[in-house]
Amino acid sequence: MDAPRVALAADPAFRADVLAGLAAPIRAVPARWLYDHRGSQLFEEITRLPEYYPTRTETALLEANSAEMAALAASDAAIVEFGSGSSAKTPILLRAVRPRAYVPIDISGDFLRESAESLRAEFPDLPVLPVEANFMDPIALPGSIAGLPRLGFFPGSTIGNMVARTAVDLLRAMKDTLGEGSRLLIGMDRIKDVEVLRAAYDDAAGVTAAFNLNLLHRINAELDADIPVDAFRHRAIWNDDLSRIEMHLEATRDVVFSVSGTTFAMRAGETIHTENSHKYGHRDSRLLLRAAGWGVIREWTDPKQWFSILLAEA
Ligand code: AVI
Repeated sequence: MDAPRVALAADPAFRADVLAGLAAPIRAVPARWLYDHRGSQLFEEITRLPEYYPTRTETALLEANSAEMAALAASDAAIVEFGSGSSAKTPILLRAVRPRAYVPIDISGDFLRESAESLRAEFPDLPVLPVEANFMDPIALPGSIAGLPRLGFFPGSTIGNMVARTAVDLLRAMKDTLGEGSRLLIGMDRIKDVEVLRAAYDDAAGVTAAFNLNLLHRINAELDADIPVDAFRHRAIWNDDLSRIEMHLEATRDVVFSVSGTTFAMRAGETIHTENSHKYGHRDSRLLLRAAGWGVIREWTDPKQWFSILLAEA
């Protein structure tokens, strides 16, 4: 049985997104709300699942090619990571490139401080300069890296969780943050056999289902809601037209519930759309990067071509 949840002070943005999303003709809640403390723990578990190939494929690609990546990066580069760098991937790159400074950018100050501490312990000679900010916006980098060539790092295929327009906005913001002439190392998930994709997002152990359903538990705990969670099931659907896996929460019977005093009714079979995970073909990734002012200069992929790391130049 799950531990009882302690009532938390509601984030007004969470409440606004949930109320608007549940009232919309196509019900949807933005994916960022999947990542509360429990959701982040479940995502960590997902990355270790046998069916979830992205994390281990990208890590292996980094391990196998980090020397070549380092050779293509300027020897006095500063690495700027979009995300807190709490994964195993960052040390692989830092060991190979030996940058002059490492700047992790993250919206969560707590995550940032924790991962900065552990990287300082592992790389005592490396200046670690965390910046607490939303990397969807252009960011002023620390003055101490002025003049150093910049290598951006955006692993994890997180770009895939954005629709093309948002992804291009982010890539443009990254270009503005890093500056003309800088480089970007980015992980992107490839289009592949639909059964492989479906299994990765609907694993046999039910961890991804728990990750998705956790959103409903979170709404109940934080937004004074009474959603009958047992009346919902996790669905992972391949949308071929839009080249993406979609996560949905499907009502298995007619339900009526309230959230912060507003009543909602859903018919059996209706869904709440909770996440997109876009997959890219060889040309798609180049087109996306090009649309934001980045030219691809090198791509590394695994033998099955399931995942790519691309090096692009602004
Ligand atoms: C964080 N992001 C890259 C994951 C993905 O694969 O799109 C999130 C995820 N959702 C379900 N499983 C993993």
